[in-house]
Amino acid sequence: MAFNLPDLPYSFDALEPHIDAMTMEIHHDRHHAAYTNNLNAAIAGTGLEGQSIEEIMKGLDMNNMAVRNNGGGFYNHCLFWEVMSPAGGGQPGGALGEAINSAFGDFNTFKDTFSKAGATRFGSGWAWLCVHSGGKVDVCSSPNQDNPLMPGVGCGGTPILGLDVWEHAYYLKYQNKRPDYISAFWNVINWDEVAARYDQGK
Ligand code: MN3
Repeated sequence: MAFNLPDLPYSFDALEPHIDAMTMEIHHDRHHAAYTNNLNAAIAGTGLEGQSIEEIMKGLDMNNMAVRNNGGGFYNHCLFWEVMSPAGGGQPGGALGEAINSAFGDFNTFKDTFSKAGATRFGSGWAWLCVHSGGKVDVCSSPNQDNPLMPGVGCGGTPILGLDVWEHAYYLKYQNKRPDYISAFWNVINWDEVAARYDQGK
């Protein structure tokens, strides 16, 4: 069974003005498509075929660069599209809101910590909010297409919010101003989706 590129859950221009339509189209139709195709090629005929993407990530041989880069790219972008929405923004309530307050003191401290994780990631990578069994959350970042499901990467746990800080995610609109892109991201976060992932992962 091959992996399929998922459709975006909204139109290319749905996240305007925070993330522009051309960036979304290229990011999904070319970058994510390439990771998907290259992942399928990398696992074809191997024992990884038939495993879920989560199983592949958790059991990954970190020396298998084709699966590490393209499997990571496939998984990370699937999560990324889902945790954004044109109706996004605001703050989470409920159990996730309480877990964030418990870990960081308040939402704004969490926001600063997550933003800094993305802003200070040198080169290409991701910022993550992860949940651990028991419900504790923490923030980390990872290089390239690595993610915290992979052995020894970042804070471990299950990613429930991810921010792509590769230049391909923002350069057309923001050029070198990665912090402006990160600020804009807070307007499109789909907290209902992140909360659902929190409840499932805790
Ligand atoms: Mn990307």
